[in-house]
Amino acid sequence: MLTDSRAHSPRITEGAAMRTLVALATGALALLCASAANAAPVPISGYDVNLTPQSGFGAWQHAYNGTITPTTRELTPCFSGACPLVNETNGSGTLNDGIVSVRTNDDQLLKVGTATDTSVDPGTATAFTPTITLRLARTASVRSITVHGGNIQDNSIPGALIGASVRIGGTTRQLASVPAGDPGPVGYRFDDMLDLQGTGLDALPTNEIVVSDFTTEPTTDGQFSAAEITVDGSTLPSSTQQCLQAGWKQFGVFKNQGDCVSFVATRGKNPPAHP
Ligand SMILES: [Ca+2]
Repeated sequence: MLTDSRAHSPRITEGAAMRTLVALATGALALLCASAANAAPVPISGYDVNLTPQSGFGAWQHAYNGTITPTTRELTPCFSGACPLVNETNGSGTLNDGIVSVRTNDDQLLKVGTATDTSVDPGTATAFTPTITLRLARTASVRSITVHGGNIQDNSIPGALIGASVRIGGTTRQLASVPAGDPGPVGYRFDDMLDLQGTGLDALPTNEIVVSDFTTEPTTDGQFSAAEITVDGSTLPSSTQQCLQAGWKQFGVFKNQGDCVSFVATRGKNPPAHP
C-alpha cells in the first residue's frame, strides 16, 4: 500500500482533497443543523387584535376567548352589513389554536382601508390598519413571523398580504413579506413570512411582538386573512445555570459564557452579542 501510494502520489492528493471536501461539507452540515435546531417554533400564549372586523364579516368566522370591545369606528364603505370594528384583547383563539383552516371558518378576515369614527364625524372616513400584538410563551430572539392565510383552494384572499410593520421594544421595521406555503388558486402562496433576520429586530430578546401597517395585493380591496400565526426564534435562557458548561452555545446568539450570564443577570437589558 505504501508503495502504491508513493507511486500514485496524485491520487494521494485527490484523496486528501476529497477528505478536505468531506470535512468542509460535514462542517457546513453541522452549522446548518445548529442553525435549524436553534430556530424553533416559539409558542404564542395569547394575542390582541385592535381594529378588526368582528367575526362574521364577509361571512368569515373566527373565535376569540378574550374581551371583545366595540370601537366607534366602522368600515366605510360597508358592503357586508357587519362593519363595526372591534378590539380583541387578553385572549387566544383562531390565530393560535394550532389549526390552519381549509375553510372560511376558523379564519380571521382582516382589512386595511378606511373607516368612519361615529363619535367624531360620521361623514369622514379615514385610513386605519389592524394591529396584532403577539405574546410569546417564552422570551426569545425572533427570526420570523408567518401569517398563515388558510389553505382555502377556491378563495383568493389567503396569501394576499404583501407587507407589514413589526415592532419589538421601541424598534419598528416595515417589511415586505416572503411568500410561503402552498400555491393558492390565483398564483400567490397561502402564507406570508416576515423575515426578521438582518433587520436588527432579531437581536432584541422579547416576549411581545406588534405587527401592524399591513399592505395587501391590489385585488382584495385591502382584505387579508389569518388562520394562524406562528413565530420562529431562539429561546433564551432564564437562569445563569443554563449558560454554564458550554450551555451558552446552544442558544446560538451569545459570544461566550459571560455574554450569556450578563444577559440573564440584567434580564435582557444587555442583549446577546449575536455572533
Ligand atoms: Ca388557527
